[in-house]
Amino acid sequence: MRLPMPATTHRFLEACRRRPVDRLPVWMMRQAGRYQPSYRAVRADVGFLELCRSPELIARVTCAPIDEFGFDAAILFSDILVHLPAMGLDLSFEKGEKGKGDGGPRIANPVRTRADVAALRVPDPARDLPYVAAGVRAINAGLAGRVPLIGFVGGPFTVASYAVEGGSQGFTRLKTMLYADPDGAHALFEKLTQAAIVQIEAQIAAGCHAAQVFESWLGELDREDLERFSFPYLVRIAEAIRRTGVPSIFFGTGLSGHLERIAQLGFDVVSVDWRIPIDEARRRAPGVAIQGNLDSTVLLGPPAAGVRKALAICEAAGPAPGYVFNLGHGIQVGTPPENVKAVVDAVQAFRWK
Ligand code: 1CP
Repeated sequence: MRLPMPATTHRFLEACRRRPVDRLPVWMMRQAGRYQPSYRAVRADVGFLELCRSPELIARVTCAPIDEFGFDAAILFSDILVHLPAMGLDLSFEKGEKGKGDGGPRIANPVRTRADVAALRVPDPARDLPYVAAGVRAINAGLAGRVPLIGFVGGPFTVASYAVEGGSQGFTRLKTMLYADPDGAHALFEKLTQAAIVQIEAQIAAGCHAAQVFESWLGELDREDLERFSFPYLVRIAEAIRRTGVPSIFFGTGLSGHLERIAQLGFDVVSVDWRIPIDEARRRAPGVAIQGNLDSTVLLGPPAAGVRKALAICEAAGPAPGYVFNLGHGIQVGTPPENVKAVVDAVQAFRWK
């Protein structure tokens, strides 16, 4: 059976390729998550990793924000750390406090030595993560061609920060490793790069229409260390995605000072956070599409505040093709769903005069 697929001319994919669109496409990072009553209802009965391993539940929580808010793209429900158990790391997620933060990751046996790095296995997605590909197929069946589906992996630096620190505990141990044992750090990034490539290839083969690399914490590094310990690996991941033919999207925060350089890594789309005006970002990186820019914190305020800032960004982004509306980082827990709806509606109604 051939499943209905969104036309490759869907406005989200067209904007990623810097082609003209009828209106701006909009989606939001973490559009599926604890701010939604429907997500909290699913999570009341299942643990986070259990959810990530159920194709049926993956499809349900991925499609919910499309049904509820009308986003122009869906993003696979999974996590940048789901493959770590297959690599040999004992991963768990703490229970998120009710109404407060998301449940954060914990790794009981973090990577601290060369021997720890050597023991890491590159996962085989077909054997170790079959529920991801099955989830992608179930999502596409649920979407029935309405919007494209974005697959994703974590970038080597960001995944390494969890693997080495043992959770969301800063970056000191990982950064110390760069200076104390650069060869060991390279060996770790090499394995995480191979793991990222096989996973994103499997997601695309299963039916994802675009691929995003989450390098959320890369802004921790200075330019010398970015060039040495990150960019060569990101270039390889971008190349692997390019070979599949789907658009590639880079995501990071705190990287405005390196925008021109990041635009040269081989990604079709580069995400920006709120620390740079959108018109400046577009001017400085004319060779790629730009995604992002709205500070997710504004969505915690009155809806009119989010709408005002969102429309100012649409205006400042300008009519040149190649802009995808998004937040600068994920939707925060406690965001009123009606604020999300107000911003999506406003962006979708926006037209250049
Ligand atoms: O709609 C979506 O975007 C959902 C899919 C998704 C994605 C793309 C989830 C679900 N996680 C991610 C990526 C992810 N995971 C990133 C990169 C994006 C970002 O910077 O936000 C990171 C850093 C993680 C690691 C992780 N997993 C965290 C962050 C911890 C920290 O250091 O701040 C958390 C809280 C998780 C668990 C998680 N992943 C996803 C959800 C909805 C949750 C919360 C689980 C729950 O409480 O139900």
